[in-house]
Amino acid sequence: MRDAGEKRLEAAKAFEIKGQVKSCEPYGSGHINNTFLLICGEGEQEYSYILQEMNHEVFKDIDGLMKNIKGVTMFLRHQIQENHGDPDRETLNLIPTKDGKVYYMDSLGNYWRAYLFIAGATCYNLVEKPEDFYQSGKAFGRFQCLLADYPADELTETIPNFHNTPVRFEAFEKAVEEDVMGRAAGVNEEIRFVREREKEMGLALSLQKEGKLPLRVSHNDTKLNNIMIDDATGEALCIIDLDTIMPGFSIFDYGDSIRFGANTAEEDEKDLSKVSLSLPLFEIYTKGFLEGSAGRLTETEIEMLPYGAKMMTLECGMRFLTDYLQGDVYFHTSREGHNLDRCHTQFALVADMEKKWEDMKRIVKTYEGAALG
Ligand code: ADP
Ligand code: GN1
Ligand code: MG
Repeated sequence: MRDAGEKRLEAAKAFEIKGQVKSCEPYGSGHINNTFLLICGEGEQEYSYILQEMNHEVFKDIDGLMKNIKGVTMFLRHQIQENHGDPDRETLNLIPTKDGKVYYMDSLGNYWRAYLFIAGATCYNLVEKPEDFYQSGKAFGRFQCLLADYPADELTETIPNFHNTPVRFEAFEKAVEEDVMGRAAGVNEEIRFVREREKEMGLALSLQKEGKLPLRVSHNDTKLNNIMIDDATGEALCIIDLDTIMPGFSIFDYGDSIRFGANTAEEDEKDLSKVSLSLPLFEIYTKGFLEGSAGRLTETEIEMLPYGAKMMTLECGMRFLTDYLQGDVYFHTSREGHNLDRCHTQFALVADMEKKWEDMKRIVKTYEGAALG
Protein backbone atom coordinates (compact mmCIF):
# COMPACT_ATOMS: atom_id res chain seq x y z
CA MET A 1 0.00 0.00 0.00
CA ARG A 2 1.29 3.44 -0.90
CA ASP A 3 0.84 6.19 1.64
CA ALA A 4 -1.14 9.37 1.02
CA GLY A 5 2.04 11.39 0.49
CA GLU A 6 3.21 9.15 -2.36
CA LYS A 7 -0.22 9.32 -3.97
CA ARG A 8 -0.08 13.13 -3.94
CA LEU A 9 3.42 13.14 -5.30
CA GLU A 10 2.45 10.94 -8.22
CA ALA A 11 -0.39 13.35 -8.98
CA ALA A 12 1.71 16.50 -8.58
CA LYS A 13 4.32 15.20 -11.00
CA ALA A 14 1.69 14.62 -13.67
CA PHE A 15 1.12 18.39 -14.06
CA GLU A 16 3.11 21.09 -15.85
CA ILE A 17 4.67 22.40 -12.65
CA LYS A 18 7.88 24.42 -12.55
CA GLY A 19 10.86 22.74 -10.86
CA GLN A 20 10.78 19.98 -8.28
CA VAL A 21 8.11 19.29 -5.66
CA LYS A 22 9.23 20.83 -2.35
CA SER A 23 6.08 20.18 -0.28
CA CYS A 24 2.44 19.21 -0.66
CA GLU A 25 0.27 19.60 2.45
CA PRO A 26 -3.51 19.62 3.17
CA TYR A 27 -4.98 23.09 2.77
CA GLY A 28 -8.23 25.04 3.31
CA SER A 29 -11.52 24.02 4.87
CA GLY A 30 -13.70 22.72 2.03
CA HIS A 31 -16.17 19.91 2.79
CA ILE A 32 -15.97 18.09 -0.52
CA ASN A 33 -12.60 17.81 -2.28
CA ASN A 34 -9.18 17.03 -0.83
CA THR A 35 -7.15 20.19 -1.30
CA PHE A 36 -3.37 20.56 -1.02
CA LEU A 37 -0.96 23.46 -1.23
CA LEU A 38 1.77 22.33 -3.60
CA ILE A 39 5.07 24.18 -3.45
CA CYS A 40 7.60 23.54 -6.18
CA GLY A 41 10.79 25.17 -7.25
CA GLU A 42 14.46 25.29 -8.00
CA GLY A 43 16.83 26.63 -5.30
CA GLU A 44 15.41 29.81 -3.77
CA GLN A 45 12.77 30.23 -6.47
CA GLU A 46 9.33 28.89 -5.42
CA TYR A 47 6.09 28.37 -7.30
CA SER A 48 2.80 27.58 -5.56
CA TYR A 49 -0.17 25.65 -6.82
CA ILE A 50 -3.40 24.22 -5.50
CA LEU A 51 -3.60 20.49 -6.10
CA GLN A 52 -7.02 18.90 -5.63
CA GLU A 53 -8.18 15.35 -5.49
CA MET A 54 -11.73 15.66 -6.76
CA ASN A 55 -14.53 13.90 -4.98
CA HIS A 56 -15.81 11.53 -7.61
CA GLU A 57 -18.37 9.97 -5.28
CA VAL A 58 -20.07 13.38 -5.25
CA PHE A 59 -19.23 14.35 -8.83
CA LYS A 60 -19.94 11.35 -11.03
CA ASP A 61 -19.10 13.03 -14.34
CA ILE A 62 -15.59 14.41 -13.83
CA ASP A 63 -15.11 14.86 -17.56
CA GLY A 64 -18.23 17.04 -17.85
CA LEU A 65 -17.35 18.93 -14.67
CA MET A 66 -13.85 19.76 -15.91
CA LYS A 67 -15.24 20.85 -19.28
CA ASN A 68 -17.51 23.28 -17.37
CA ILE A 69 -14.58 24.66 -15.40
CA LYS A 70 -12.34 24.99 -18.42
CA GLY A 71 -15.09 26.70 -20.45
CA VAL A 72 -16.10 29.10 -17.69
CA THR A 73 -12.55 30.05 -16.65
CA MET A 74 -11.51 30.70 -20.27
CA PHE A 75 -14.62 32.83 -20.74
CA LEU A 76 -13.90 34.80 -17.54
CA ARG A 77 -10.23 35.15 -18.43
CA HIS A 78 -11.17 36.80 -21.69
CA GLN A 79 -13.53 39.23 -19.96
CA ILE A 80 -10.94 40.09 -17.31
CA GLN A 81 -8.34 40.79 -20.01
CA GLU A 82 -10.78 43.07 -21.84
CA ASN A 83 -11.29 44.99 -18.58
CA HIS A 84 -7.49 45.24 -18.09
CA GLY A 85 -7.63 43.09 -14.94
CA ASP A 86 -5.16 40.44 -13.82
CA PRO A 87 -6.35 37.12 -15.31
CA ASP A 88 -3.90 35.12 -13.18
CA ARG A 89 -5.52 36.30 -9.94
CA GLU A 90 -9.11 37.23 -10.78
CA THR A 91 -10.16 33.81 -11.98
CA LEU A 92 -8.99 30.25 -11.39
CA ASN A 93 -6.36 29.07 -13.86
CA LEU A 94 -6.06 25.38 -14.57
CA ILE A 95 -2.58 23.91 -14.94
CA PRO A 96 -2.55 21.29 -17.71
CA THR A 97 -1.08 17.85 -17.25
CA LYS A 98 2.19 17.07 -19.01
CA ASP A 99 0.18 15.43 -21.78
CA GLY A 100 -2.05 18.49 -22.22
CA LYS A 101 -5.18 17.33 -20.34
CA VAL A 102 -7.17 19.29 -17.77
CA TYR A 103 -7.13 16.56 -15.15
CA TYR A 104 -5.15 13.47 -14.21
CA MET A 105 -6.40 10.03 -13.26
CA ASP A 106 -3.91 8.30 -10.99
CA SER A 107 -3.02 4.63 -10.91
CA LEU A 108 -5.76 3.98 -8.29
CA GLY A 109 -8.48 5.68 -10.36
CA ASN A 110 -8.58 8.94 -8.38
CA TYR A 111 -9.03 12.23 -10.22
CA TRP A 112 -6.79 15.26 -9.75
CA ARG A 113 -6.56 18.83 -11.00
CA ALA A 114 -4.20 21.72 -10.36
CA TYR A 115 -4.64 25.48 -10.30
CA LEU A 116 -2.31 28.44 -10.00
CA PHE A 117 -2.22 29.36 -6.31
CA ILE A 118 -3.69 32.80 -5.71
CA ALA A 119 -1.34 34.48 -3.24
CA GLY A 120 -2.04 37.55 -1.11
CA ALA A 121 -5.74 36.78 -0.73
CA THR A 122 -7.84 35.05 1.95
CA CYS A 123 -10.96 32.89 2.17
CA TYR A 124 -12.90 33.59 5.39
CA ASN A 125 -15.11 31.24 7.43
CA LEU A 126 -16.66 34.14 9.32
CA VAL A 127 -17.13 37.75 8.31
CA GLU A 128 -14.36 39.74 10.00
CA LYS A 129 -15.08 43.07 8.35
CA PRO A 130 -18.58 43.91 7.04
CA GLU A 131 -16.89 45.52 4.03
CA ASP A 132 -15.62 42.06 2.97
CA PHE A 133 -19.16 40.77 2.94
CA TYR A 134 -20.37 43.73 0.91
CA GLN A 135 -17.56 43.07 -1.57
CA SER A 136 -18.48 39.41 -1.82
CA GLY A 137 -22.14 40.33 -2.48
CA LYS A 138 -21.08 42.64 -5.26
CA ALA A 139 -18.80 39.99 -6.73
CA PHE A 140 -21.43 37.22 -6.70
CA GLY A 141 -24.01 39.61 -8.18
CA ARG A 142 -21.56 40.59 -10.91
CA PHE A 143 -20.55 36.97 -11.48
CA GLN A 144 -24.09 36.20 -12.60
CA CYS A 145 -24.00 39.16 -14.98
CA LEU A 146 -20.65 38.09 -16.41
CA LEU A 147 -21.99 34.60 -17.03
CA ALA A 148 -25.35 35.79 -18.33
CA ASP A 149 -24.04 35.44 -21.88
CA TYR A 150 -22.36 32.10 -21.28
CA PRO A 151 -23.92 29.33 -23.42
CA ALA A 152 -25.88 27.52 -20.70
CA ASP A 153 -26.64 24.56 -22.95
CA GLU A 154 -22.91 23.72 -23.02
CA LEU A 155 -22.89 23.21 -19.25
CA THR A 156 -23.05 19.75 -17.73
CA GLU A 157 -25.39 19.47 -14.75
CA THR A 158 -22.66 18.25 -12.38
CA ILE A 159 -25.08 17.25 -9.60
CA PRO A 160 -28.63 16.81 -10.90
CA ASN A 161 -31.30 18.43 -8.69
CA PHE A 162 -28.59 20.12 -6.62
CA HIS A 163 -30.89 22.81 -5.20
CA ASN A 164 -34.15 21.00 -5.85
CA THR A 165 -35.35 21.21 -2.25
CA PRO A 166 -38.35 18.85 -2.65
CA VAL A 167 -36.03 16.16 -4.05
CA ARG A 168 -33.65 16.80 -1.12
CA PHE A 169 -36.67 16.34 1.18
CA GLU A 170 -37.44 12.97 -0.40
CA ALA A 171 -33.84 11.89 0.17
CA PHE A 172 -34.12 13.03 3.78
CA GLU A 173 -37.35 11.03 4.33
CA LYS A 174 -35.70 7.96 2.81
CA ALA A 175 -32.76 8.35 5.19
CA VAL A 176 -35.16 8.63 8.17
CA GLU A 177 -37.01 5.53 7.05
CA GLU A 178 -33.90 3.43 6.40
CA ASP A 179 -32.16 4.72 9.54
CA VAL A 180 -29.03 2.70 8.74
CA MET A 181 -27.11 3.96 11.78
CA GLY A 182 -30.02 3.75 14.24
CA ARG A 183 -29.75 7.51 14.83
CA ALA A 184 -33.29 8.63 13.92
CA ALA A 185 -34.78 8.15 17.39
CA GLY A 186 -32.26 10.63 18.78
CA VAL A 187 -33.24 13.41 16.37
CA ASN A 188 -37.04 13.47 16.57
CA GLU A 189 -37.14 17.19 17.17
CA GLU A 190 -34.93 17.92 14.16
CA ILE A 191 -37.05 15.64 11.95
CA ARG A 192 -40.17 17.48 13.08
CA PHE A 193 -38.51 20.84 12.31
CA VAL A 194 -37.99 19.77 8.69
CA ARG A 195 -41.43 18.23 8.22
CA GLU A 196 -43.19 21.34 9.54
CA ARG A 197 -41.65 23.31 6.68
CA GLU A 198 -42.19 20.84 3.84
CA LYS A 199 -44.94 22.90 2.20
CA GLU A 200 -42.59 25.85 1.64
CA MET A 201 -40.01 23.82 -0.23
CA GLY A 202 -41.54 23.75 -3.71
CA LEU A 203 -42.17 27.47 -4.17
CA ALA A 204 -39.17 28.33 -6.37
CA LEU A 205 -39.92 25.46 -8.74
CA SER A 206 -43.61 26.44 -8.94
CA LEU A 207 -42.65 30.00 -9.79
CA GLN A 208 -40.30 28.70 -12.45
CA LYS A 209 -43.10 26.60 -13.98
CA GLU A 210 -45.31 29.67 -14.06
CA GLY A 211 -42.55 31.52 -15.94
CA LYS A 212 -41.94 33.89 -13.05
CA LEU A 213 -38.49 32.76 -11.97
CA PRO A 214 -35.80 32.43 -14.69
CA LEU A 215 -33.10 29.78 -14.73
CA ARG A 216 -29.68 31.43 -14.88
CA VAL A 217 -26.11 30.25 -15.08
CA SER A 218 -25.27 30.30 -11.42
CA HIS A 219 -22.52 29.25 -9.03
CA ASN A 220 -24.70 27.28 -6.60
CA ASP A 221 -22.17 27.21 -3.74
CA THR A 222 -21.66 30.86 -2.88
CA LYS A 223 -20.48 30.60 0.71
CA LEU A 224 -17.95 33.12 1.94
CA ASN A 225 -15.04 30.69 1.88
CA ASN A 226 -15.55 30.19 -1.85
CA ILE A 227 -14.47 33.75 -2.58
CA MET A 228 -10.98 35.15 -2.18
CA ILE A 229 -10.63 38.63 -0.71
CA ASP A 230 -7.50 40.56 -1.71
CA ASP A 231 -5.38 41.19 1.41
CA ALA A 232 -4.01 44.46 0.00
CA THR A 233 -7.11 46.12 -1.46
CA GLY A 234 -9.84 44.45 0.63
CA GLU A 235 -11.80 43.82 -2.57
CA ALA A 236 -13.29 40.51 -3.66
CA LEU A 237 -10.66 39.12 -5.99
CA CYS A 238 -11.64 35.71 -7.25
CA ILE A 239 -14.61 33.38 -7.05
CA ILE A 240 -13.44 29.81 -6.59
CA ASP A 241 -14.98 26.33 -6.22
CA LEU A 242 -16.58 26.20 -9.65
CA ASP A 243 -17.67 22.54 -9.39
CA THR A 244 -21.36 23.36 -9.22
CA ILE A 245 -21.67 25.99 -11.93
CA MET A 246 -24.83 25.05 -13.80
CA PRO A 247 -28.25 26.51 -14.47
CA GLY A 248 -29.94 27.49 -11.20
CA PHE A 249 -31.79 30.31 -9.45
CA SER A 250 -30.24 33.69 -8.60
CA ILE A 251 -32.15 33.68 -5.30
CA PHE A 252 -30.28 30.57 -4.25
CA ASP A 253 -26.86 32.06 -5.05
CA TYR A 254 -27.86 35.03 -2.93
CA GLY A 255 -29.40 32.80 -0.26
CA ASP A 256 -26.44 30.50 0.22
CA SER A 257 -24.19 33.51 0.85
CA ILE A 258 -26.59 34.81 3.51
CA ARG A 259 -26.83 31.36 5.09
CA PHE A 260 -23.10 31.22 5.68
CA GLY A 261 -21.96 34.83 5.90
CA ALA A 262 -24.80 36.62 7.72
CA ASN A 263 -24.76 33.98 10.46
CA THR A 264 -23.09 35.45 13.57
CA ALA A 265 -21.52 32.04 14.26
CA GLU A 266 -19.54 29.52 12.24
CA GLU A 267 -21.41 26.78 10.42
CA ASP A 268 -20.37 24.15 12.96
CA GLU A 269 -20.60 26.20 16.18
CA LYS A 270 -21.72 24.06 19.13
CA ASP A 271 -22.94 26.96 21.25
CA LEU A 272 -26.26 27.76 19.59
CA SER A 273 -26.69 30.96 21.60
CA LYS A 274 -24.07 32.42 19.25
CA VAL A 275 -26.14 31.66 16.14
CA SER A 276 -28.33 34.42 14.69
CA LEU A 277 -29.04 36.28 11.49
CA SER A 278 -27.18 39.57 11.60
CA LEU A 279 -29.49 42.13 10.01
CA PRO A 280 -26.63 44.60 9.37
CA LEU A 281 -24.75 41.86 7.48
CA PHE A 282 -27.94 40.83 5.70
CA GLU A 283 -28.38 44.44 4.63
CA ILE A 284 -24.86 45.01 3.44
CA TYR A 285 -24.78 41.81 1.38
CA THR A 286 -28.18 42.61 -0.15
CA LYS A 287 -26.90 46.03 -1.17
CA GLY A 288 -23.76 44.53 -2.72
CA PHE A 289 -25.57 41.72 -4.54
CA LEU A 290 -28.21 44.01 -6.01
CA GLU A 291 -25.62 46.58 -7.10
CA GLY A 292 -23.46 43.84 -8.61
CA SER A 293 -26.35 42.31 -10.53
CA ALA A 294 -26.75 45.68 -12.26
CA GLY A 295 -30.42 45.68 -13.14
CA ARG A 296 -30.51 42.11 -14.45
CA LEU A 297 -32.80 40.65 -11.79
CA THR A 298 -36.56 40.67 -12.26
CA GLU A 299 -38.98 42.05 -9.68
CA THR A 300 -39.98 38.53 -8.65
CA GLU A 301 -36.36 37.50 -8.18
CA ILE A 302 -35.77 40.49 -5.90
CA GLU A 303 -38.96 39.89 -3.95
CA MET A 304 -37.98 36.26 -3.44
CA LEU A 305 -34.50 36.97 -2.01
CA PRO A 306 -35.50 36.44 1.66
CA TYR A 307 -37.12 33.16 0.63
CA GLY A 308 -33.86 32.16 -1.12
CA ALA A 309 -31.96 32.77 2.12
CA LYS A 310 -34.36 30.76 4.23
CA MET A 311 -34.59 27.90 1.76
CA MET A 312 -30.83 27.52 1.34
CA THR A 313 -30.45 27.41 5.13
CA LEU A 314 -33.25 24.91 5.61
CA GLU A 315 -32.04 22.75 2.71
CA CYS A 316 -28.45 22.78 3.94
CA GLY A 317 -29.53 21.85 7.49
CA MET A 318 -31.65 19.05 6.05
CA ARG A 319 -28.66 17.82 3.98
CA PHE A 320 -26.42 17.78 7.10
CA LEU A 321 -29.14 15.86 8.97
CA THR A 322 -29.55 13.40 6.10
CA ASP A 323 -25.80 12.80 6.08
CA TYR A 324 -25.80 12.32 9.86
CA LEU A 325 -28.55 9.70 9.50
CA GLN A 326 -26.67 7.98 6.69
CA GLY A 327 -23.44 7.72 8.68
CA ASP A 328 -21.53 10.85 7.53
CA VAL A 329 -20.81 9.66 4.04
CA TYR A 330 -21.04 12.92 2.06
CA PHE A 331 -19.57 15.93 3.88
CA HIS A 332 -16.07 15.72 5.34
CA THR A 333 -16.32 15.57 9.13
CA SER A 334 -13.63 15.92 11.74
CA ARG A 335 -15.41 15.07 14.98
CA GLU A 336 -18.22 12.92 16.37
CA GLY A 337 -21.62 14.48 15.64
CA HIS A 338 -20.10 17.11 13.34
CA ASN A 339 -22.95 16.95 10.83
CA LEU A 340 -25.55 17.12 13.59
CA ASP A 341 -23.85 20.22 15.03
CA ARG A 342 -23.96 21.78 11.56
CA CYS A 343 -27.62 20.84 11.22
CA HIS A 344 -28.37 22.57 14.53
CA THR A 345 -26.76 25.86 13.49
CA GLN A 346 -28.74 25.85 10.25
CA PHE A 347 -32.07 25.18 11.96
CA ALA A 348 -31.36 27.81 14.62
CA LEU A 349 -30.66 30.26 11.81
CA VAL A 350 -33.90 29.34 10.01
CA ALA A 351 -35.84 29.93 13.23
CA ASP A 352 -34.15 33.31 13.67
CA MET A 353 -34.94 34.26 10.06
CA GLU A 354 -38.60 33.42 10.72
CA LYS A 355 -38.56 35.90 13.62
CA LYS A 356 -36.87 38.56 11.50
CA TRP A 357 -38.88 37.89 8.33
CA GLU A 358 -40.56 41.29 8.11
CA ASP A 359 -37.21 43.05 8.63
CA MET A 360 -35.62 40.96 5.89
CA LYS A 361 -38.41 41.89 3.48
CA ARG A 362 -38.18 45.56 4.41
CA ILE A 363 -34.41 45.63 3.83
CA VAL A 364 -34.71 44.01 0.41
CA LYS A 365 -37.42 46.53 -0.51
CA THR A 366 -35.10 49.41 0.44
CA TYR A 367 -32.59 48.40 -2.22
CA GLU A 368 -35.07 47.27 -4.85
CA GLY A 369 -35.17 50.66 -6.56
CA ALA A 370 -31.42 50.79 -7.02
CA ALA A 371 -31.37 47.23 -8.38
CA LEU A 372 -34.03 47.78 -10.99
CA GLY A 373 -32.06 50.80 -12.26
P1 ADP B 1 -14.17 22.29 -1.70
O1 ADP B 1 -15.06 21.97 -2.86
O2 ADP B 1 -13.73 21.09 -0.95
O3 ADP B 1 -14.79 23.36 -0.83
P2 ADP B 1 -12.49 24.43 -2.80
O4 ADP B 1 -12.26 24.42 -4.28
O5 ADP B 1 -13.44 25.42 -2.27
O6 ADP B 1 -12.83 22.93 -2.34
O7 ADP B 1 -11.06 24.65 -2.12
C1 ADP B 1 -10.86 24.53 -0.72
C2 ADP B 1 -10.05 25.70 -0.19
O8 ADP B 1 -8.78 25.76 -0.87
C3 ADP B 1 -10.67 27.08 -0.44
O9 ADP B 1 -11.60 27.44 0.54
C4 ADP B 1 -9.45 27.99 -0.45
O10 ADP B 1 -9.05 28.29 0.87
C5 ADP B 1 -8.37 27.11 -1.07
N1 ADP B 1 -8.19 27.35 -2.54
C6 ADP B 1 -8.84 26.73 -3.56
N2 ADP B 1 -8.38 27.16 -4.75
C7 ADP B 1 -7.41 28.08 -4.49
C8 ADP B 1 -6.51 28.87 -5.32
N3 ADP B 1 -6.53 28.78 -6.66
N4 ADP B 1 -5.63 29.68 -4.70
C9 ADP B 1 -5.56 29.76 -3.34
N5 ADP B 1 -6.37 29.04 -2.51
C10 ADP B 1 -7.27 28.21 -3.07
C1 GN1 C 1 -20.19 22.00 0.42
O1 GN1 C 1 -17.54 22.30 -1.36
P1 GN1 C 1 -17.90 23.24 -0.25
O2 GN1 C 1 -17.29 22.93 1.06
O3 GN1 C 1 -17.63 24.67 -0.72
C2 GN1 C 1 -21.38 21.67 -0.47
C3 GN1 C 1 -22.38 22.83 -0.45
C4 GN1 C 1 -22.83 23.10 0.98
C5 GN1 C 1 -21.59 23.39 1.81
C6 GN1 C 1 -21.95 23.58 3.26
C7 GN1 C 1 -20.79 20.14 -3.85
O4 GN1 C 1 -19.50 23.12 -0.10
O5 GN1 C 1 -23.51 22.49 -1.25
O6 GN1 C 1 -23.70 24.19 1.00
O7 GN1 C 1 -20.64 22.31 1.73
N1 GN1 C 1 -20.92 21.40 -1.82
C8 GN1 C 1 -21.36 20.33 -2.51
O8 GN1 C 1 -20.87 24.19 3.88
O9 GN1 C 1 -22.20 19.55 -2.06
MG1 MG D 1 -15.28 25.31 -1.22
